[in-house]
Formats: sequence, C-alpha cells, structure tokens
Amino acid sequence: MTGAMMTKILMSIIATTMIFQLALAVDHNVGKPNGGWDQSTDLKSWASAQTFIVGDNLVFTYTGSHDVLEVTKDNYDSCTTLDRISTNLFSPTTIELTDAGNRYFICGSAGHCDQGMKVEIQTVAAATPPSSDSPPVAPPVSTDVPAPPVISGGSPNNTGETTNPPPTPEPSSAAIFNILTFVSMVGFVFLMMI
Ligand SMILES: [Cu+2]
Repeated sequence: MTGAMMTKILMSIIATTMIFQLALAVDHNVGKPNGGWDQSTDLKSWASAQTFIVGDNLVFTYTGSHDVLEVTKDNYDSCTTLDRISTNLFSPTTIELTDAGNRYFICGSAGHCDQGMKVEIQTVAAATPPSSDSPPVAPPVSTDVPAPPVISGGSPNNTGETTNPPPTPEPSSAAIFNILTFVSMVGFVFLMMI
C-alpha cells in the first residue's frame, strides 16, 4: 500500500468523522430567532419548540445586565440563586448538553427570573437511525413485583422502603462509534475502487 493511498484513507476517515460530528451537534441559540435571553421572551415556548439532543449546545447571548446560572429544579422553581451549579457572566455562554435529562437555567439579576427569565432544558438521547416500520412499542412492564415484607414491631430501619427502578441502558456512544466505523469502512472501500 502506498503512502499516498494511506493518506487518502486517513483523510476520508477524518472527513467522515467531522461530517458526522457536524450532523450530530446543534447549537440552540436561546430564545432566538424572535427573542433572546431576556425577560420579554417566552422562553418556555421557545424551549418546547426545540429538540435538545445529547451533544447539542445551548448558546446564551445577552447584555451585561444579565447572566446565566445553572441551578437545581427547586431553585429554578423558586428563583433562588444560591447553591448554583454554574455561574456564567460573560456573553456568549455556551453550555454543552452532555447527558440526557433536565437542566435548569435562570438569570441571577434581581427580579429577572421572577419575570420569566428562566428556562428548563429537557435533553434526550441521540436519535437512533429511522426505521421503515412503525416504531417499536415498549412491552408492558409487569407490575407483579412481590411486596417487601412488612416490618412490624417497631423497627425504624426499614431498608426495603424504596427501590430504584432498574437502570436503563445508557444512550450508546458505542452505537455512534459503530456508525462512524461503518461509514469509514464504506469510504475506505469506495477509495479502493477509485
Ligand atoms: Cu437578566
């Protein structure tokens, strides 16, 4: 195999990887295009019109009278700026949505959160490739779980009180890697045919 061919193969792998990352990551400009990160934008409606996928970014653009605080759900609900998860004072602020789940952002300037300058972001796992068939329906989960034995007689240490649901499989970065590998292989075969 010649060095030139090796270079071509490497280039194709790098190119396909970059294309995939471009296709995967989306920047969500908070509140835009009809508003922004301010008190007058209906940020709830804005967020509900978006689909946030793991790997996407939030981009907050704002003037100096605002900031971006990430907070817990409780502090989001009550517009409390204490115990913040992160503090971002300089526009633009880019937040990467690294995991599926809910995250909460408020403005820390006095009164702004109460005036609606807050947004809840619900991030979902990366989409699987579309199927030609109707989407699979999850099988019904059996509710016939035997009840834990009732402890009577005054034992305060009831360890069987709460049980966590079984862990759901992590969104597969392995699957994305497999797709990347596959595309690289296709590119490789294609180059070999040239
Ligand atoms: Cu503000």
